[in-house]
Amino acid sequence: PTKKRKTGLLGPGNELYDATGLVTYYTEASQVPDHLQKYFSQRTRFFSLYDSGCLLDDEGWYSVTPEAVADQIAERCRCTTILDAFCGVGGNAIAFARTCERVIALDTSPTRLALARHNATVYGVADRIEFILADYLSFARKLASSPSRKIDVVFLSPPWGGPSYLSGVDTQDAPEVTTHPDFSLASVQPVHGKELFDLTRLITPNVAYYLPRNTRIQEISSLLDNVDGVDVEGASTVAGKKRKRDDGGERIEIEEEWMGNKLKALTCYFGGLVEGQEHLF
Ligand code: MGP
Repeated sequence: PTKKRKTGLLGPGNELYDATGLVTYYTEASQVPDHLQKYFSQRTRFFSLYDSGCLLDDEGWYSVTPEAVADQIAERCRCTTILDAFCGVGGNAIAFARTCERVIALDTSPTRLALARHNATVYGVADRIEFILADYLSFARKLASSPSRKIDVVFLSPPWGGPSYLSGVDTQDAPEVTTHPDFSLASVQPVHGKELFDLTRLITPNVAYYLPRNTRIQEISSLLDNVDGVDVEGASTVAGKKRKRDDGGERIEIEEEWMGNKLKALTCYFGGLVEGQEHLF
């Protein structure tokens, strides 16, 4: 008797990219562990096609960009080739595949990379995304010292140090009001957020940086300071790549990502992604 071929959530013909079984696919709240409950209740906000079989691991649950936000960012990042430096389970990469000709999606986790490709298949865009198992820092240093391909935009959505990035304190007088200490770029992983930015700017001036809603604005502003002195290993040979602040006074645009009455995150745009600075592109 012929053995029946087992197909996963992606259905027949997609076995190659199917990551079913790698993580649990939750369909009911009763199956979901406590620490993921609040995320599970937002599942179709993260992936409108969640019910068609999207998969997330724990880190994916708490860090994926809600689809409406990802679409908004992707619209602003419209270009030929975009690099998604920390693709996670693919929320942003899928959105970029709709607005960019080519998406290069990196992650250091083989599991998350497989989940991202699985999810991109659910959305029918896997063929437009190049998934690379790589550490962004090494990848970026190499790219900066010998630019083998042109990257138009880099999207940075690094780990913020876990779901406790807000470390909220409920005020006693008004428990409904939660105050959050400022988030410092020093908490960005795997290196200081400023270092991550400086390295990225050796690749392209056009950067979109997804950061916590409680990030210190002063630190975001300081991202453009003294880029001159930056010394990135292997990148010193790249002439004219380092940008100064006095190049006509570059501006940063900070976009607040609201969903309903909730501020979710900030997207900071640099270079030609800023309205009125298209000449920097
Ligand atoms: P959140 O504050 O954990 O969720 O994350 P929510 O539902 O607003 O929680 P509440 O308790 O305030 O109601 C808000 C958004 O930040 C998420 O949807 C993610 O897009 C993003 N996000 C959260 N984390 C912990 C990370 C992270 O580590 N890295 C990145 N890049 N994005 C994150």
